[in-house]
Amino acid sequence: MKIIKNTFQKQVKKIKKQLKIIKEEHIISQFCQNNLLLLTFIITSVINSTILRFFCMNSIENYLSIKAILADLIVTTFIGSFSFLFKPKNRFTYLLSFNIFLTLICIINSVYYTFYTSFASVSMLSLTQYISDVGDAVVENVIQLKDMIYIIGPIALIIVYLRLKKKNHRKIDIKSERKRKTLKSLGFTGILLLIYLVTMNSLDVSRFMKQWNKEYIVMRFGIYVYQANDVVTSLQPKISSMFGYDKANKEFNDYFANISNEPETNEYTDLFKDKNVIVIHAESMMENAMRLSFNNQEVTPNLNKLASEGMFFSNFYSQVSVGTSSDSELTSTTSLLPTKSGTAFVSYSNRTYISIPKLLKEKGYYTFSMHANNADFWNRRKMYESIGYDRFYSKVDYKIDKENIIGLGLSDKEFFAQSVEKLEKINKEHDKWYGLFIMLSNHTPFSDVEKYGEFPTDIKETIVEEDGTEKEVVYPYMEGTKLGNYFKSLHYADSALGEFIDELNEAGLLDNSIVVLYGDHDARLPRKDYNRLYNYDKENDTILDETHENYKEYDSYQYELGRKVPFLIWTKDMAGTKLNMKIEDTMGMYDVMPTLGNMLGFYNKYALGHDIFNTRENNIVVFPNGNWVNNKMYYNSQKSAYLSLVEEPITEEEISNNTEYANKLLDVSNNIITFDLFNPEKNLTLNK
Ligand code: GP9
Ligand code: MN
Repeated sequence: MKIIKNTFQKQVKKIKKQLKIIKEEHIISQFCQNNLLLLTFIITSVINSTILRFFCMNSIENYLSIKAILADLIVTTFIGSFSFLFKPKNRFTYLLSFNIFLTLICIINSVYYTFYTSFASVSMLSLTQYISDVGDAVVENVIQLKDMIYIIGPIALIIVYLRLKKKNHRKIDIKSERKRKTLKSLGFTGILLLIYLVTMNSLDVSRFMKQWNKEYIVMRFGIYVYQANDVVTSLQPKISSMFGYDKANKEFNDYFANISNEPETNEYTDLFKDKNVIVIHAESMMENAMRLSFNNQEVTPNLNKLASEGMFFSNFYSQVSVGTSSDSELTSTTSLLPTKSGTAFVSYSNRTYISIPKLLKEKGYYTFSMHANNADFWNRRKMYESIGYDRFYSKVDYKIDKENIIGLGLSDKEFFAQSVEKLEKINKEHDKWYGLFIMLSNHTPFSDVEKYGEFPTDIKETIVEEDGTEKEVVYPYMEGTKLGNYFKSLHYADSALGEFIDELNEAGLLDNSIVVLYGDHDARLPRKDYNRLYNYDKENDTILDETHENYKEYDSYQYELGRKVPFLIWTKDMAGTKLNMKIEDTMGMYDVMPTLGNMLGFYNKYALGHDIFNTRENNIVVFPNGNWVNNKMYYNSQKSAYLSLVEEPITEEEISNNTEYANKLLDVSNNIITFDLFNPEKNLTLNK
């Protein structure tokens, strides 16, 4: 004990002595003086990045984000470290060049943000051909004084250099000292990087990899890391499409050689020919919620009503990958699957697509998408040009007041109300139209609870006491859980849906239209919350023990199968007719295009999904991770395990055949997108 105490005291003494030396010998101020140029470079570059965030993001935690400042420091000290490798006369040139380069990044992003409320991407360079047309307007309207503030950085660096030169400041020119300084400085960068890495959470990592939530990346990683990451992500599709074209093209031809050039007809062919189409992209809407009620109130009464009056597909799966909402848009409008790396909307927006809007446009339709969020979210602005919409009504087309905001943006009720006004105008101007309406309020984390309206997810019971008096008992049940909040949020979204249908009806917009609704993907809720939902022990406010006779197993298979989303086709006069039915065959998002196409009178030979009315019980849904499901089984390809959904035995042969088919489909889809095989210039065998 005594020894430890002594060593500790010795250490403290040593540190005190060193601190004294630092103080007496003015080591810090000496360090600053000796490295004034480098420090100016670092400080001005960090300040520039902070100013940029200040102009672009209005909350203090965004622009004064410690993480972003730390990331900027790491980048600039890293660059600065190498300045020591240069001889003093060249050191200034090195630092100034980089300072100008970083300043340019700030200026470009500052201008770009004013114009697009988003940060710049090198993938946008292909749009430079349009710049000359709008050049003057940009100079007049977009470049503002604030965008020039960043040049203070290089100016400061020049001033410091000139002053140092005048004083004939001490110059290090011993090679070994230069090397030592470089290594020291790199070591310091390493320590900063280590600190940064330990503070990173999984959300930071996943958003960094996907790169589409630009605001988030700039807020957490600073503008310099964002831009470097952007270059890498933009190059990725180019690199992956450089090799293997011939093989991809051959696989493409082999696959489609057996597919008919003419559509297969059935009793639903041309059923809705020339009708207007209202497609509702229902954010995070899940099928299992349709069967739930709390205190005798259904979670989704309006959705349930539409399902009970229309054509309802009760075993419908979304097939999204990391691109979530955007992947479901891709798959429903093109019948292709999400790409293996990156996301089609972000990394492959410049490819050629065969889409519902394009095929309907050939039939004289006006096509559009309405979504009250930032147009660059998921890179929609750019990708929509490739999908072929005539018009994208985004955030700038909506009136958004503070009190109308729920979660990510404009509330669904307000979004629908304003959309109906726009639709009335469209309806007057166009003969027939196809519109996608993307909902937003029911989006994770479902925490805007006070805005969703009353929907208790507890259990209320009235008990009669011995003396005959009645007493209400409340059990918390799903209150306070994420799943409980999801039901409240979903109940709000459902009520917005009900209002939308009423408003459309009042405006006479349902008379000649069909309504199509799909849940875009599941809500990614914790499995333990489902366990509570199905196994609640109200007496003890806990979850039933697994050994309890009423315990309902909710294992990983139940969870996977429970991720089903609703899909329905509805018209105002369908109830009670032979079209009013429930289709229970397994179906996926990629079957939307062929199924609707048959009813609306268009055919896409290159669809990967099928018209469910042709395939029925033989249909199969392939997920981007290689798992698949059909009426008989759910197959988990990662675990090579399956869950049988029928009594009859399952053969090895059908498992291997289906798995092979799933892999083929994923390859063909990925090749079509990465190698741009729908582009007639790239694929000369197309349409032969
Ligand atoms: C964003 C919205 C949500 O505009 O569509 O996207 P998500 O996070 O669900 O992919
Ligand atoms: Mn979504």
